[in-house]
Amino acid sequence: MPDTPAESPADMQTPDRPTWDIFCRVIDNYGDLGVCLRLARDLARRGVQARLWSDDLSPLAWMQPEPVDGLACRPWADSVRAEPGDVVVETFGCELPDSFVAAMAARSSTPAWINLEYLSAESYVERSHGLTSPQFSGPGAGLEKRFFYPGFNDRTGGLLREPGLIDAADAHDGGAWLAVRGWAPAPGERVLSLFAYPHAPLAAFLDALGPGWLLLLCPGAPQQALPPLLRPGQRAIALPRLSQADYDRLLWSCDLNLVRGEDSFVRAQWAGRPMLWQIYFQDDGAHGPKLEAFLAQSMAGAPAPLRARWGALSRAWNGLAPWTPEAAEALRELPVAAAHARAWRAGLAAQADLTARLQAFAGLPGGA
Ligand code: TRH
Repeated sequence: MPDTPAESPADMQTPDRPTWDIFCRVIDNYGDLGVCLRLARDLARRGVQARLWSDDLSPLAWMQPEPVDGLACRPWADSVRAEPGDVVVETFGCELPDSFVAAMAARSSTPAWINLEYLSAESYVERSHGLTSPQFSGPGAGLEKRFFYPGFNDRTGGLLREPGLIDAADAHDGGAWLAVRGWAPAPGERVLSLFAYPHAPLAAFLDALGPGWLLLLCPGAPQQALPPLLRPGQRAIALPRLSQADYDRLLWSCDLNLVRGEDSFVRAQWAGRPMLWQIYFQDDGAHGPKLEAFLAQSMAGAPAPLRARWGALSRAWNGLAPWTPEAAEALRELPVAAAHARAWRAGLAAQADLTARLQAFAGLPGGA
């Protein structure tokens, strides 16, 4: 994917297809690039010419090994020679190159300049979504930057959800998919996927989980740290890095998904299965209220015992509360959690998706 052919149609601007430039800096891990890739790919599949500019394209070799028609992935530094497209998306406050901003200001029809922010269920998102920032000085003087906040309701920018996603998840034969790869559970075993940061409380989780589980470990520190901690009746398999498409299929195949960051967290919600989120840790403690805001929204319609237990489990998994019997109880009532996960997903899926909202926000055809 980093070697998307230079002659890719996405490099050439044509009047009938709007061109979008999406800029991404990789801070750490894979989430920022993962989100940008999903957005760029979704736009390309909806007929947009999408260019993804990033300072690290190397993870695309496994996230998206096949080329995507209409999508070009380019090194950040090459943007100095590019003519800006119709829409420019600055993701997660990554600060566009001055030369590119100057070229935006010089363009005969001004591009829409959109700052795509991180996902949160906190109330500031609804207040901040759509705010503008006129540029009075610098290379972009005269331009206006607008802020787009993803979120979980109609007063926000929504969630990335490409057309057909829910149907594909529901039609997926998880048992067969796992079996072909040698990752199938034994009869009577349940299966979970685990994608976690190095500080995850693995030993306490395994105690709470109990026997009868196959754990599919995604790449990361837990692949080494977890196997020696396994309790009787638990086994683990270390997985290779999967493409984003196959990672989705993994989520659709499991009884429980442990996810992290932003993108895997969203994808697990689209899987419609019980999901335990390890939030990205922030030194200032901002992750605590962010987790609570998500729990409050996502569990609002859940039966009270599930709400209490899943909340206890989520706080314990994130080191925000001790492990209690209540937290372990949550893992004993997965059918109830699964029913709620499907109901939560149905509510989200009834809303317009992020790409459609972003297209409308940019003022271009195809939006919701
Ligand atoms: O990797 P993450 O922790 O990402 C981020 C970053 O840390 C970022 O700086 C921070 O701001 C953000 O979290 C909140 O987790 P995330 O967001 O789930 O991204 C992982 C990506 O990797 C996602 O797009 C799914 C993809 N992936 C695969 O494609 N194959 C795999 O096998 C796995 C495990 C993940």
